[in-house]
Amino acid sequence: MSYTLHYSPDSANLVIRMALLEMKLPFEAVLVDRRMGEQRSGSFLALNPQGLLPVLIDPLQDQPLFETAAILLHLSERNNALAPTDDAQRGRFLKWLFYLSNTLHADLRGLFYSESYLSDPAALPALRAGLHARVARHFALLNDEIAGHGGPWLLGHELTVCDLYLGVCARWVQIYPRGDTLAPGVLAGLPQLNALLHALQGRQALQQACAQEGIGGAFLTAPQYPEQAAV
Ligand SMILES: N[C@@H](CCC(=O)N[C@@H](CS)C(=O)NCC(=O)O)C(=O)O
Repeated sequence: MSYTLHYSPDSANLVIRMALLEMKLPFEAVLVDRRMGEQRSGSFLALNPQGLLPVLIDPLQDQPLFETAAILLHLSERNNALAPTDDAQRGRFLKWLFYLSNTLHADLRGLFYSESYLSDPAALPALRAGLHARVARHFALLNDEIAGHGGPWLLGHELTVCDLYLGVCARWVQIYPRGDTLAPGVLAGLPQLNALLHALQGRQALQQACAQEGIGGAFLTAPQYPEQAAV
């Protein structure tokens, strides 16, 4: 049995690729060329009517899967991996996974695709300023959470899918949207979060995931754009 991951370099599929490689699961990767608008093609919309990446095909499921957090949870449950082994931590595992998805990632989307949230372009600077402040608070809260229990990971001593999701969001906020003057330095002054990023960056499976999407170097602490950038 092999999964199929529909991807575009450095899109949210990077989180899923990291999870698949960390879990040592076999998968095939299919490029959706965002530079050509392929995410809006009929064949891709049949997989995800939102026209968004990632999509994961699990041959044992009756529909293609979308939504990053849902795919992470599905993979973690089915493979009994990258989730807390202590059942008393199950609730906060879900709490932070949902927070990463519906608060951090959602607000990052607002920053990356600001125009699509507005009918009046004049409101753009105000929206972006508000979102920047919100995103800075989200990362500070996550840093406090790690500091509160001593890390090294978001939930404590066990790596979970939450860390992969957090790591990629932290990568993106430093470099997207391109040319955003507020992006560089946004994670300065968050030592526990930066320590987590360093630790993630040392993991071979994550380096491999990035290499497969044309991303090299210090991909979390000094991120560069992928070779075949879509945005
Ligand atoms: N809520 C979705 C968001 C996914 C998303 O924003 N994907 C972006 C790339 S990171 C995308 O496909 N953008 C293409 C577009 O907007 O046309 C999830 O969690 O998977």
